[in-house]
Amino acid sequence: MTIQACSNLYQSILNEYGLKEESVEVQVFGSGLINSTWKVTTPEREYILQRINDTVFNQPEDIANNVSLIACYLKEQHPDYTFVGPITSENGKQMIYEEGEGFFRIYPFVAGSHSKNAVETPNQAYEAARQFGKFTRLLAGMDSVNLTITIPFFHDISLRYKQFLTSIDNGNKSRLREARCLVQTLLSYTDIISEYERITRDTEFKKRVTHHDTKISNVLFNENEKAICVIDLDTVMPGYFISDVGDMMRTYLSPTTEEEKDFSLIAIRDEFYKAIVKGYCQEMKNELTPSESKYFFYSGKFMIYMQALRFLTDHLNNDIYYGAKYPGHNYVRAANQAKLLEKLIEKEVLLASYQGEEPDDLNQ
Ligand code: GN1
Ligand code: MG
Repeated sequence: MTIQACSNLYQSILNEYGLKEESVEVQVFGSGLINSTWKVTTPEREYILQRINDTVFNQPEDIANNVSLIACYLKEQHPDYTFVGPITSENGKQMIYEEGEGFFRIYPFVAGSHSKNAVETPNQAYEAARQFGKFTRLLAGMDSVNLTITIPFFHDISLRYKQFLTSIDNGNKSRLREARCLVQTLLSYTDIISEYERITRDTEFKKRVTHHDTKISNVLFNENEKAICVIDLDTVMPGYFISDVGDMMRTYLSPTTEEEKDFSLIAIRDEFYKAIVKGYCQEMKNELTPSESKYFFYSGKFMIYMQALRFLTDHLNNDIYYGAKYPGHNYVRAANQAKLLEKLIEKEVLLASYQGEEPDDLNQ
């Protein structure tokens, strides 16, 4: 798109919100892999503009409906909660459809808030875990089946495993040959799948309002480094708590991210693990059933393994889902996650022992 076409597009979207300022500055923002995000600065204030990836979210209206349901419930039951939802357009819409361009929405930039791209201290992990726990706890009275499933079978690891097997059968043959070793490694963790299947049969494992994307950049912090609330509700759906706790382990425990190519830097930071237990359990201790509590450590294995499967599946499928910024990008991400999984499992006995402790005794 030319700069002119691009700026006409922004202007036409902003017009729908009555934002007709002459000098609007638009900059690419954040590092999400699925939606596109920009920061919009007008002389008056700042906004976040997002284009929803409608290949991944093929019914964007479902996201809008879920967000409205959650907003209404929180407003009635927990009016003090800071809820950040999209701004409604002048015609009362949560999203704007632009012919040939897709669905767009705008969020306000919460004054004095900031988000983070990496977890640098145990306190940040604690604050974030507490907010994700709080989110599920505050919504515990809302029947999660009222939410529409925005991505069917999103965290169904049995399905992800089947998709992996299909990519081995039908995917790119030369990539498969080169990835043989990693493929074998990932085929060897079937116990993680069996445990998941046990969970799905356990009636004490509750389907809860689950965020499904608990990375640190989805938490807003204030100037005093206290977390205020969670954001990005696109994948809020009925789910198991292991998705939220597991994705925190996946993204907070190591000083590296899934993009790191030097695997010698991948490590599990015990203090950050304790911080996740402490923050999440402070909110959810009385909500989790005994069956669920037993699977706290398993959460990390579940999410890291599923992400490794998803990245390697995409590599074998020629990067159709995540895209690739360099050749072999999704292979590197998958191998990175496999290393992280190995590192986490090495510490299973020690880390699993923290969870029986009272949150207040877990001083990081
Ligand atoms: C995607 O777009 P982003 O970065 O928020 C993905 C998550 C993965 C993550 C891996 C809808 O999230 O499930 O964990 O990439 N979201 C979707 O970085 O597939
Ligand atoms: Mg997301």
